[in-house]
Amino acid sequence: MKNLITCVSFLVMIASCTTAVAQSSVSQIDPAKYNNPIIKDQYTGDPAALVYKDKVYLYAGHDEAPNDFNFYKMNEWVVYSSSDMKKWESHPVPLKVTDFAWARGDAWASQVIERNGKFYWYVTVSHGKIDGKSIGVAVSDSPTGPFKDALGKALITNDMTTHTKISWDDIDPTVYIDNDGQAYLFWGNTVCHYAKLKENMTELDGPIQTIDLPNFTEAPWIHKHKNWYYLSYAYQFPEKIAYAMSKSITGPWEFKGILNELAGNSNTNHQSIIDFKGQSYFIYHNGASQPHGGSFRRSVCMDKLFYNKDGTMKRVIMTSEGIQ
Ligand code: FUB
Repeated sequence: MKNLITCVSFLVMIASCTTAVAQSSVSQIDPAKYNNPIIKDQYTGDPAALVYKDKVYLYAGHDEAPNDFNFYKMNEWVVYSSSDMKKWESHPVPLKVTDFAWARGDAWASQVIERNGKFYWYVTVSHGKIDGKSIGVAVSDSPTGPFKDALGKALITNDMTTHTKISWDDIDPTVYIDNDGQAYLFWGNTVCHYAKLKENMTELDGPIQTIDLPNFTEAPWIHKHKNWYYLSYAYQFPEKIAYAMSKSITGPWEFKGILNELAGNSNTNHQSIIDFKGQSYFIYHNGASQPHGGSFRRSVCMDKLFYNKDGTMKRVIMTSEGIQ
């Protein structure tokens, strides 16, 4: 009997300890400490980060769709900067669709890159005269702008790419300057295109080529880590992010699988990948911000990214806490 009482008391003690542990881990989840989404003052999508000197500049499209509107309404791009990936400073709007006289709307995905002290911003917009989406370039002496149209016309228009009949295959530019100084532009929806850029960054330097990638939807992003080139992209629809690796920026690319799962409450995911101060980051958007967040009112988030010894990337774990 005594043994039975001792045993029951022991079990009660274990149970109360377990409850205390459970309660303490519940109380550790303090929403005030959630760093995702990192931009809380407006809806933003299509993040593109630039590491320049000791800061990260984060460019995004401004999702302006009203709560009952179920498509993109995007007229301008925004920029934020940070020295520690936790505190983000907002800057005045550096670029709008109206800065491109030849465009008629749609501030879709973009990327900024620096060359010789100038900042080139490759953007997706709808063309005013040529049916379909197109890619323009803006330039500035500062990463926070103001930016102005660098060309006075589109760099890529829908009639330059004939691999698919859709009118929105010329979207989502990503730019990379290789070690030998050669710059490349990658872009696409349904078909992944790429071409060399001249040193002036505003003219193509050769033919438009394509890359065959499984279930390529859109949002290519090129980055390099150690000796590998990575081509990540939106895979299927709704979108996951998948990636391929190569020893050369011109391929051949070897498909490596899924990097990020579906983003919460958003049919797109649109990633940007950088290394900053010894840590790798995966930056993306979801539709988690409430009360009105969703596929057309998105929020930029970021989480740490890790590599395996063989250079492959570990699956991203999306968190509310983000970068602490
Ligand atoms: O933001 C409009 C479009 O949604 C982008 O161009 C795509 O990448 C997707 O995120």
